[in-house]
Amino acid sequence: MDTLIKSIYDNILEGQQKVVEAKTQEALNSGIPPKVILDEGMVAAMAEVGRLFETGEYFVPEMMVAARAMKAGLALLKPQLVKANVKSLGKVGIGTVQGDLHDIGKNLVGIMLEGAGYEILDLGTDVSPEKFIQAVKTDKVDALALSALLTTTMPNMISTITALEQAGLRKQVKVLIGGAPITEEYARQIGADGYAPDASRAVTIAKGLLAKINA
Ligand code: B1M
Repeated sequence: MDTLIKSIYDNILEGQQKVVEAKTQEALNSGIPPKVILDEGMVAAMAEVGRLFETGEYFVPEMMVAARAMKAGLALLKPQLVKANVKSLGKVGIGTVQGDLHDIGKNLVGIMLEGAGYEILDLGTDVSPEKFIQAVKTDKVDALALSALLTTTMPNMISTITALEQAGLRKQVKVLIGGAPITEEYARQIGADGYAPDASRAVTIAKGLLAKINA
């Protein structure tokens, strides 16, 4: 592993936000592709944080400082990952479902979709079905991207889809879902239109589902 990437990885694990920022900038300046910094430095570090949490070596405070450090580094990568597209390919409302505060994956999906030319309406975390409905009614989004990181909040994806059906809005919006515990099978079961295991595949899926509005 490149020493700068290794340093980003190690300093995310240690929650050293300032060092992560400095090393990310150094890595960008030295020409390391943003995608490599993201995947090998940042995403890999968060996977290790998760493993350490599972084995009882890390607790919530360590997860929080690691997440803050990654978010600071990600903010520096964002302009490089997002390339301005003049014509919007469609509008996507994105949010982490009710009860769930994890937002790094959701932010990454938003950045990649924005980079691919979609207009993003970021609804934040802990998003209620009513707030998703409001995005369809008022903001006229073409698709909703729902993120969930907890097995306990996955059912809130179903609540959101049910609420869309009850409001008579289900047919006018595509629903994409994702997040670490989500599977293709789950997406099928709950009647979502698409599932993506990661941010780049979220772009591929969105392009497929929203192709008609750009035809
Ligand atoms: Co939490 N947490 N956490 N956490 N946390 C997990 C998810 C966990 C797996 C850790 C573990 O046990 N190994 C575990 C869940 C277990 C389970 O449900 N089975 C867990 C737990 C238990 C908890 C708490 C309950 C802990 C507690 O309080 N006792 C608590 C819950 C709080 C709440 O939400 N109500 C909690 C809290 C937190 C922090 C606040 C400390 C922090 C989040 C900070 C933040 O996001 N601002 C945190 C973190 C950092 C994690 C881990 C370590 C890392 C998550 C992350 O950012 N990954 C995580 C362990 C892990 O995932 N390995 C863990 C990096 C990110 C780039 O990946 O989010 O998977 P990810 O996103 C990917 C894909 O999933 C996909 O694309 C993304 C990019 O490629 N994707 C989508 C995501 N959303 C998508 C939407 C789409 C498409 C693709 O739409 C179309």
